[in-house]
Amino acid sequence: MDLLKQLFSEKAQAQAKEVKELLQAHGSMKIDEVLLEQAYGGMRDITSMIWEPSLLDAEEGIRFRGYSIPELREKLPRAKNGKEPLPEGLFWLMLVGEIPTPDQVKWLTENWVRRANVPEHVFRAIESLPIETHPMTQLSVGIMAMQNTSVFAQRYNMGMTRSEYWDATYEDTMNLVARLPRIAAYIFRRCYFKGDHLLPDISLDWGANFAHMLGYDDEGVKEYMRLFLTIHADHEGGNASAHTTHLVGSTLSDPYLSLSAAMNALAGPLHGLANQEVVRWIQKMVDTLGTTKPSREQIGEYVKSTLASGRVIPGYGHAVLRKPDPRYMAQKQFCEDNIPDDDMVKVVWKIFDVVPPILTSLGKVKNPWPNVDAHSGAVLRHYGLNQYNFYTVLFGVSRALGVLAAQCWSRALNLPIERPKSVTTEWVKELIAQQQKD
Ligand code: HAX
Repeated sequence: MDLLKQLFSEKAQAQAKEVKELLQAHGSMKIDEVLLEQAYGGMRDITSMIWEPSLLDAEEGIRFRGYSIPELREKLPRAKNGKEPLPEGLFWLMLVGEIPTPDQVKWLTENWVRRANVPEHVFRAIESLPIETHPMTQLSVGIMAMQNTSVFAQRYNMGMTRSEYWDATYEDTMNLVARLPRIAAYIFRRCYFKGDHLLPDISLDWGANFAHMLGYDDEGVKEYMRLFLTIHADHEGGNASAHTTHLVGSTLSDPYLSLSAAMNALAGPLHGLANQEVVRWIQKMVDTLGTTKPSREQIGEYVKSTLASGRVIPGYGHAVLRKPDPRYMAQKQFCEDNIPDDDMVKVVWKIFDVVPPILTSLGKVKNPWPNVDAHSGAVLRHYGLNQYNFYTVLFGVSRALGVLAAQCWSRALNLPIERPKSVTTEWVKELIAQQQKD
């Protein structure tokens, strides 16, 4: 058994025992109550699922196993001469709850290199799609096409016992994470570089090799990629891509089926697609205004015209957060340190000055602050990655780390099939009538 799997096995067994005891002693403890407006309102804030790798606080933002993003940037192992955390380290932390040593991270990088071979038929499946197919659809198809290699599905068919589910899920998770950058880079080079594919450089870490396969060998891109892949990895369990992974996985669909479904959720404009929408929106603004250096007044007018046309301001607002997203702030700090003079980055910062008061003035927006997607596109543009239709794929590669680590835990804790109760409006009206009578 490899060393990460061994560690996970020990932690998971201990926690499964603890959870069993906890449920025996406190299973009937009330942890939340549900309002009618929450049932109609996207189940906002209802505490109703278990997700081990991370926890989101509305004011403070995300913590991964207790560590905030600034803490992770300080404590996680880095590449030689690098300043940003290696996403491999975050994966280790999310899976077993401990900050890994540099040697442990090196082991993980090398393990993923050995698992990174993508079966040829996966590329053929992607090639069968029209070239203009959105890259997120191509990613989802690529992941689905690998499902025939699922260790979980194969062992399940051979009658594996419940106690072995986590083991097979771990194997699928490690294989999937190892292969994803190759698939994503294949889609990128297929769509935008006439299929001129680049071989992996196995001397590089996971994030840097991904940047290399996309065609970017600049140290700045590699560093940003490490940061990007770290901060997008997880945002507790209720967000649409995470929850989709959990729901689909709860039927014992294997990690390939679950992750592919998650990518379809991430591809929505109110979720991960927002990162492409932000750049599209900014580009349209500078084209309309005829300047790459718009004033705050000009941006304000443009924001108001977007709202007047019934559209949302992409990159702003959040279902849980009530402060500027620390993932936005980490990217802002990266830009202040590395690329403070970029025109689009400066526009992103001016938008941060202008949008919150306008959204607040609408009187209905619960969080007027920027989220993670408000910043990433401008940084990618700076480094020459202009193909904004591809940005959500980068998000997807990162998100796999968190949602698959969580799936390992769901299997280890034997969490059951998810099945909340739904009711009809007729049922609601009858309940109201009944309560008025009582
Ligand atoms: N621009 C304009 N209106 C907005 C808004 C924005 N950025 N954010 C919220 N609102 C509106 C909502 O559309 C809603 O209007 P109605 O009552 O007329 O329907 C009202 O304000 C209340 O919404 P809310 O409670 O504040 O926000 P929700 O929890 O319903 O939605 C969203 C959260 C992220 C979907 C929302 O803020 C939004 O659409 N933002 C823009 C898209 C975006 O950036 N998405 C990425 C979010 C982060 C993420 O998941 N990344 O992957």
